[in-house]
Amino acid sequence: AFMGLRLAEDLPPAPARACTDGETARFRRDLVAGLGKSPKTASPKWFYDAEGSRLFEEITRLPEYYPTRQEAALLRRIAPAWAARFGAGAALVEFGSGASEKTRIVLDAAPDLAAYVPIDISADALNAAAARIAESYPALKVAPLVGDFQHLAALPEEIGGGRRIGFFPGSTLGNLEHREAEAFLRAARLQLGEGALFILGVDLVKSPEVLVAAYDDAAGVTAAFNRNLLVRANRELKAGFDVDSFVHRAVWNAADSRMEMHLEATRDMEVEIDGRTISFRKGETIHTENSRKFTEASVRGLAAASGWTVAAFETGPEPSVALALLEA
Ligand code: AVJ
Repeated sequence: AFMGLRLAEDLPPAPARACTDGETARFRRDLVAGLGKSPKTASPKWFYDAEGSRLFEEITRLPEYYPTRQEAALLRRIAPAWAARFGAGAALVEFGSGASEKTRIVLDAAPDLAAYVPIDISADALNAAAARIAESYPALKVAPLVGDFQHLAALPEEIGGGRRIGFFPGSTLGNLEHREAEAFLRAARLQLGEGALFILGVDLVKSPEVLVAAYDDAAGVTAAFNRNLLVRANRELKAGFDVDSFVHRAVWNAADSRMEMHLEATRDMEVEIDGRTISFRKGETIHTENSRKFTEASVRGLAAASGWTVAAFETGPEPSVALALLEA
């Protein structure tokens, strides 16, 4: 049963249940602020307009991009054992749910789940995915929340009082800085409440060759995904990026244990955005994404620092990703 997409307009004045206050306005504010920094940055959350969401789905099917495939296989293997701990009447709350494809693996393993709350910043992708899940699982209450999962809202009341199961696959946690990741996990623990479980998917440190190929594929889909940020800024913000004068760069930063994506200017230029002029030197980059890579020790450290206990930690075959089951 589809409970309808919750938008900011539907919300009671306080406390806020969702977190969208005009996506375009926030995109403008955030991008202008990031381009004013040195070095220039942009948040990866702005990748996911309709075209960006489509390109990301295409990335997940690339031969070089192993994380989605490896995680789905691992999840299929361990979901039955982990789902046995949910209990009847539990609610699955997914942070950054996108197309909700991996969700099906959990839902199939946990037929007693009462409710599903997908949270995503892309309203279009969220609405479509929630409708598809509601159609496939008619007994499930599907109550989507549109917004930034970092600004957690109160959960919809109709999901009932059963145990809450956080679901955060895809190594999306890797997009956050260490401090942000810790703050997010602590907030999620409070939001999910007493007795909560949390299924966390992370990508693991591995050889730089494998990592760089995954973020710089031969077909150029990741390059298109990265540059789509500029296409989106031109369309939604009337920015003046000459998209062809920026190239995709994917680099392994060993010191910070992360893959980085950049857009590198191929010439000196000036770009108009929101009445401002931003200057680029040839070779200067906009740092558009961090994708942090973890170890079992770094996941355990993060869980402990944010108040969770690690109940299980499973690693798949190479190229390896891991799933952790956290307990409140
Ligand atoms: C969806 C954030 C997990 O970091 O691997 C894919 C996004 N960026 N290719 C990742 C992404 C470039 C992806 N996450």
